[in-house]
Amino acid sequence: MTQYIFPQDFLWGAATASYQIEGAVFEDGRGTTVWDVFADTPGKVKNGDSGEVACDHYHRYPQDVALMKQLGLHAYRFSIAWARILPEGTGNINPAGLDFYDKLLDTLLVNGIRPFATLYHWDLPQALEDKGGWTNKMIVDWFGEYVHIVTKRLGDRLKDWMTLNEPWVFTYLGYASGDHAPGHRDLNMYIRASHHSIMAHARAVNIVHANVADSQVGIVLNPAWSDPHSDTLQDYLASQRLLSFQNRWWLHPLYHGEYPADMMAIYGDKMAFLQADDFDELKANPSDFLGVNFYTRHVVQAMPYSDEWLKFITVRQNREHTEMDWEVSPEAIYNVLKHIHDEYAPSKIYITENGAAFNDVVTGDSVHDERRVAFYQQYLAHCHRAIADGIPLKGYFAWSLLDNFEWAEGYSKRFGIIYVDYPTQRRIIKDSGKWYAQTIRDNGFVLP
Ligand code: IFM
Repeated sequence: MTQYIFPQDFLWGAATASYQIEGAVFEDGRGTTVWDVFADTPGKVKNGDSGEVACDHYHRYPQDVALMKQLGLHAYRFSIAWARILPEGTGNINPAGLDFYDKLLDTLLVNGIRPFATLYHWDLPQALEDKGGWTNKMIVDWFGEYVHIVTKRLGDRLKDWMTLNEPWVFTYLGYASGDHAPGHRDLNMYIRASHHSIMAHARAVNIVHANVADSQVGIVLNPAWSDPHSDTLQDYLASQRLLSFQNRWWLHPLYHGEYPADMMAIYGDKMAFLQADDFDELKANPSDFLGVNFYTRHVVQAMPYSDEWLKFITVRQNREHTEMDWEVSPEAIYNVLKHIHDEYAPSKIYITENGAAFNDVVTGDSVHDERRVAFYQQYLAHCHRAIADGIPLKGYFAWSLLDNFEWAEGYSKRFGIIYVDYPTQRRIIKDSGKWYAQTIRDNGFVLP
């Protein structure tokens, strides 16, 4: 038997995001977002699903917070919908939107749950997308206006802030591959959008620190882990290219104030828009922590003569995969943490998302999701190993508290530790949720 006992102050939490759980998209003055429009466009989201009702958390948050308390969560990571606060993205403030997060916050605090708020988890007000969205440099000011309003209202009670969730995803999938809202397919748009997202992060850090006493603020990235397909130099270099494209592109400016040289060489002329002072605010406003969302790894094979612009392909391995067709690769969470620690040494890291989609079956009042339990056990064992090796991992947030709207996959993928029966909105704590609650109580677990 091996015991995995975590440090005494280790933070155990669960995470969600506004568009994925709230529903109530037409209520109380909320503005339209890019995801409302994308989901409304035929063929973009599986089964024509949308976040219109989702988990109806907007109305059921007291019940959901009670479930969090039942699980014994120390912390809850949620996101704030920009379009509830500023329906047009800037300008007129919608008091009902602020009231909702105010009530949610107070309910969490009364129940002894520490709130972690993400300021942006992909639901951009459509009015801003109409002006170019993340490709328009003005987004830095627009985001700043929104962050100022939210932090002024909630900052007396909310101390832990996350600026952006997975900027790689919302800029690459949103502007280059087109798989996510707003659905553009243009590499140049992506590069600009990604650059502006880093600048917007810096602006937000600046504002949070100015407006919120004793605040802690960081960004949430989704760094990849890649292993070379073979031990050839080409495959090794290809695997490093993926790390530069998805990880160092964000981490290098955050910790060194400039883009990595290898990606600058790949993008070449496409970077001509860069201004000399673009990173001044970033350099002047370091983050307090780094959030890491992590699920799977990629095995990468070099393809020097292919059309693939990064000149590699990923090779599917004969190992267990989740419903997302993501390989279960627990050792990769250790590898990615070590890579970040060795190259950038953030002073504090949280795993801000980790979890798995499986095909859950309800049996009476139970969901026996033993594969998800095994997933959590294995990934957490490698988090424990990272801590033992001196990596400053301070907390872990399961993704997700509830089954929810999984973006382009609609409701077809269930990531929750709590099952949601969408027609009735009944919640059932899955076996993984019960296991997680026990792990929190024991501050660890034992494996044979
Ligand atoms: O559901 C998403 C979440 O919104 C961002 N990180 C990955 C999750 C699973 O795909």
